[in-house]
Amino acid sequence: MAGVLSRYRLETAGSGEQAIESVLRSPPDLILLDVRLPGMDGYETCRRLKRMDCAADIPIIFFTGLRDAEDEALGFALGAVDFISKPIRSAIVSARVQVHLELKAARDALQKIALSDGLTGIANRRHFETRAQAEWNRALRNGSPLSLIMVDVDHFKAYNDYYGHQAGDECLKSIAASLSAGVRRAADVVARFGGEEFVCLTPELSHDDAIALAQRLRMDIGRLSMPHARSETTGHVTASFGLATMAPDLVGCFVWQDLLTKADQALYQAKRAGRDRVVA
Ligand code: GH3
Ligand code: MG
Ligand code: MG
Ligand code: MG
Repeated sequence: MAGVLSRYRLETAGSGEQAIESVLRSPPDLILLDVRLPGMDGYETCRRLKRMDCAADIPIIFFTGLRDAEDEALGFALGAVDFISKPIRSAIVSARVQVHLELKAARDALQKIALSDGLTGIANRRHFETRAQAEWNRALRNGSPLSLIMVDVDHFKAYNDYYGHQAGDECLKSIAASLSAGVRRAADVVARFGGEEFVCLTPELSHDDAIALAQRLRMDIGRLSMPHARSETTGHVTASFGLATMAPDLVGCFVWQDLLTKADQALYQAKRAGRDRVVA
């Protein structure tokens, strides 16, 4: 087998349990799984892998000596992408592995496009909404806080009018990069909400810590020192921030969109109070 797949890096496991450990240690691009294994069989191994967040998307190809069509149907029902019947012919294994790796790569590429913003490369609104729902559910379950920060670039219409739309695009890219670099925890989500508006979702930060984060993000944007001759205030590009935190006992928050509404209201206050500030 190693000869057939010599252009791939191979990791072998002697049992289903070992395979799961190995996948947890370093997730592979594809899994070849024998139906017959000592102890837990291939089907149960597949079932468990598909329940793991880090493994659910990895294509699994079964090797089977059983020529029973019903078993093959079970394998597909469990999420396998293919079956290879023994005796193993190396050309077939190699060809099928290649097909499924290419399909997986194409799927990943599409997924990335579907979830990211075309201009800035950060998460798009669709991705943000999915994550917001998941984090909202988790915050409710765990009784942990969840903050949402809305960011709106100040006087951006004037920026476009003065410097041109292309410069405006570059400015948005810089702001997106600054916000992304400014949030440091893996669970934080930064997304382009639309136009010149961005959102940050910060699970498990206290209200005060979320305010401190928003202040830091605001100052980071100021420190980019992007000239803005029509800003009416500072002479460089600034943004206004509205923040809302859901605490477990907060009244009047029933769905994650309520958090968005509150953050948006705070943002409106920040604009009215003179821009380039955080209101919570
Ligand atoms: P405020 O301080 O009140 O937020 O004023 P503003 O001018 O930023 O607000 P307004 O909503 O009037 O203008 C937003 C501008 O953002 C208008 C629109 O042309 C610009 N814009 C939205 N999306 C893009 C984009 O993708 N690229 C560029 N260059 N401009 C964009
Ligand atoms: Mg706006
Ligand atoms: Mg506006
Ligand atoms: Mg604006």
